[in-house]
Amino acid sequence: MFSKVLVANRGEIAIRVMRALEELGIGTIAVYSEPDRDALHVRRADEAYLVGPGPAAESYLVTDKLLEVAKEAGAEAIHPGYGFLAENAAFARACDEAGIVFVGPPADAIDAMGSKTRARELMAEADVPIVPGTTDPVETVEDARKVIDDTVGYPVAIKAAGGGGGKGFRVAETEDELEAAFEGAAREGEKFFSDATVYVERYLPDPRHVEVQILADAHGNVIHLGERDCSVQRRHQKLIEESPAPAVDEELRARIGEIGVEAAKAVGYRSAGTVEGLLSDGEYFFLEMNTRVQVEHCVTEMVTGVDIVREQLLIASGEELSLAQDDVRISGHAIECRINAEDASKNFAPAPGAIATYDEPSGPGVRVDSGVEAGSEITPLYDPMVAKLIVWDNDRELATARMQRALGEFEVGGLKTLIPFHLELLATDQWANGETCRDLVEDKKWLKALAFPKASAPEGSDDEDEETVERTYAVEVSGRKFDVKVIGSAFAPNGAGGGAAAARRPPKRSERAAGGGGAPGELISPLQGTVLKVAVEKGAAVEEGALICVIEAMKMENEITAPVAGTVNELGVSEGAAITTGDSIAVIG
Ligand code: MV4
Repeated sequence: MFSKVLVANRGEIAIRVMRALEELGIGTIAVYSEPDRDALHVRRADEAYLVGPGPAAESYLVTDKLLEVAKEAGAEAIHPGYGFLAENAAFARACDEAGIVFVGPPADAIDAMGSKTRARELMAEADVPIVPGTTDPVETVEDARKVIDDTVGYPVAIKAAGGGGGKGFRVAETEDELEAAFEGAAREGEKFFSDATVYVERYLPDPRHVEVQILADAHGNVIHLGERDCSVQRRHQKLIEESPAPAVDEELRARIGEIGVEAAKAVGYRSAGTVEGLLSDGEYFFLEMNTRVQVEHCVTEMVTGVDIVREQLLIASGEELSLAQDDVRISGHAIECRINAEDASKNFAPAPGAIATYDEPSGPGVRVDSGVEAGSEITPLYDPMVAKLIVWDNDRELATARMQRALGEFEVGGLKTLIPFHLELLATDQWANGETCRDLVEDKKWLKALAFPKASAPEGSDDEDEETVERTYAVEVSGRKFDVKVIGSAFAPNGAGGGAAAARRPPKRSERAAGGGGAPGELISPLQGTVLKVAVEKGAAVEEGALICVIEAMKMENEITAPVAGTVNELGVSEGAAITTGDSIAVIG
């Protein structure tokens, strides 16, 4: 076994990996960027090394720097966590060449699964069912039109070959939408993967996202740990995951598990990995393989009792898996809610900021994986996840009640998070019935009702844009305790408002976005990013739902559409320009 391992990541996953390392008696080495100097993962590690300034491209992603630190510190292996370099075949190769073990799959397996067309071809050869469509790239819109007419049929999904996780994914319901879908997928593929190649799949209506956890060692043992259902997602970001999947029975579990094992074997997989698929009308199709430990691995750990990160480390050191397929038992039900610093009522806009107070839930069946504490900053530089809340109970209904209880205990002060969204969603009939909840997470009205309370502005102040949060205080009246809700400035944590310590900051225009102020018919940007494309001209007549522009934000393309039919009287965007939350995109009247 290794004596020291470098953890090339930050936040909750860095801490998760360190926990496994500590239990195995392995020394922990952290790396950090300048703004992460005081982060929990840095303080927790036995040793920590600065790797560069804030932007990940200048710190957490710099291969040479990481390898230099690994050598200097005497690390025998590097665990990449998820994100950053976890699925970077060049990094895995660079580790190999430097004589440092990459805790993950062989570089060739990362490459094979990284190209979605190559992966589909390999799966088809291995008799793994894939979503009907092409395994070869489709070069032009004309070629796409032909292959759709001849074999696939509408509706279709156009996907970037270098994509995955929904990046470079477009739908064309009819031929009319094909050109825009094709171009959108190609453009996003070029932008994020330097590869404009796309392929075509039949678009399955309202499928479930069901994935299977795989473990494979260097001795030819490949097992699965059952499935997870991750159907509750928004813009391809998973929000809630659970295991077992509500729509999967014993027989289907065995079939999905076998498909996952076959898929892993077909690329010579080793380490922990996830085979993602779509479940539609009882049919299961391979979608892609994530060649890393995933955010949602915890729900599988809760129902199987297997420590997936420990297995990864054992596998990387050349040991055999600690269990065989027959030893895997699924017990009870686990649910994970991602507690992101996001405002669900504003189109899930990132809501970075400082965490004023922080109190995690606990008690029976509750697990919190996080990398923050009171005083931590959720910076726009990195992922806006504050924590993962995972619960276990005997069945889905009990686990849901336990999650609601735990969400109620979770206090993140000074920051908008998805806690209210999760509480609302888990209280719906759709969730209770085990539905995909897609109608809910795309329901603008339902989401708007989740808006964070806004205090009325203090008299004589036009500071209506001040960010507000809700806090509960205990007061005692005649010996009886009452909880009083105080709604006030997020930046005056003592509620005093105006005290010397109460930080003042200029009002944020972001508070105007989606629903706030604005002229009638004014379309306000819900996002901060770059305008990639403007689809209309000033004076144009538009239908409700017509594309106005495309904004790239958080590495995703977001289509902004007309909320009403009318004429574009004002147009405030131009291609290539930066745009901020609250900016006017257009006035449609
Ligand atoms: C699909 C699909 C329908 N048909 N592919 C791809 C990335 C993943 N985040 C969701 N993806 C989808 N791929 C075909 N051919 C529908 C989705 C999809 C989805 C699937 C299951 C549960 C929720 C979903 C939400 C959005 C899109």
